[in-house]
Amino acid sequence: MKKCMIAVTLAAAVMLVAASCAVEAPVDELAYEAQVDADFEAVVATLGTADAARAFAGFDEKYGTSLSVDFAEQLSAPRFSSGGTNYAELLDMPFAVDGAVYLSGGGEGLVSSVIGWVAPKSLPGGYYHGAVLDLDKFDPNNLEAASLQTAIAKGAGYESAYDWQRQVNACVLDPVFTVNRARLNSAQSAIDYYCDPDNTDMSYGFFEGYVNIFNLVEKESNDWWYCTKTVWRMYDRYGIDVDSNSPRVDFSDSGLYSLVKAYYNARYFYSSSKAKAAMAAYIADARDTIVMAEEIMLSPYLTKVYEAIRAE
Ligand SMILES: [Ca+2]
Ligand SMILES: [Ca+2]
Repeated sequence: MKKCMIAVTLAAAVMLVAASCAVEAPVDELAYEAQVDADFEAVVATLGTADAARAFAGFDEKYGTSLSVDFAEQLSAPRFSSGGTNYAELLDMPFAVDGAVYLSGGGEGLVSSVIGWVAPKSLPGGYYHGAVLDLDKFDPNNLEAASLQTAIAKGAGYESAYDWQRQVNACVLDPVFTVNRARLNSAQSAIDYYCDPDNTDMSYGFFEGYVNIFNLVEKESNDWWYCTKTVWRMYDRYGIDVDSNSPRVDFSDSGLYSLVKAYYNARYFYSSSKAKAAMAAYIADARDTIVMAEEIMLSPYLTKVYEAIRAE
């Protein structure tokens, strides 16, 4: 009996050694990691340019990743676009509550292709775009008036009621609390400073640098803006944090996750547990740092009063 156990233990030990020898860590880990970092940085920098397809395929070949497949749609997509959709206008969309939050998804043609794939889309509507209504700027006789604070190609900026009626999927969220009018107007004016078309001293982005995934934009930044951050900033100024960080928002359901996964799998090819731990740490930090449409939708301070879902 004892002999048998020793034999089993020995066999297990041999298997363990064999398994750990199967893929060895690079001799010079730091040099290898620096190489992966440089290659990865060069590859993501091409996203949305003519060089992307070749660069992504090159990374896949070198590191055994599947970026070309994961980003097939994004590889040739322009970085910024302003295309419309063929859907009928949402004429029943309400524009009635100061501070109401508007979320949309399901369509192409929003400011940046990056927001489309960074945003997790785990809930119906696939929402990734957002804006907040300043009712004092809304004009029922001129639906094209700049009345919603959001982000545009220059950074913070305005959209109109008409822009929102033309979204494919959209919902409207009203505050569930009694809004202090003066405080809300003051918060909206503070954000007007950045939305002002003449204020161009900022950029659009989730990352400082186009797709530098290691420089996530802080919500408090005045230099980098994305649409849902503009909504967050207005309410932060008011005194409410609309970033729910809800665990119901599944960040593994986003293009950002695909990029992060490819990077860490390449960097730690010799240890899947090390790669998984690094990915989990990155996503936890991203969840905290950025504010996505679905996180706002699940905010306990807001409630859905309107929704139109017309496409997957
Ligand atoms: Ca107002
Ligand atoms: Ca968040």
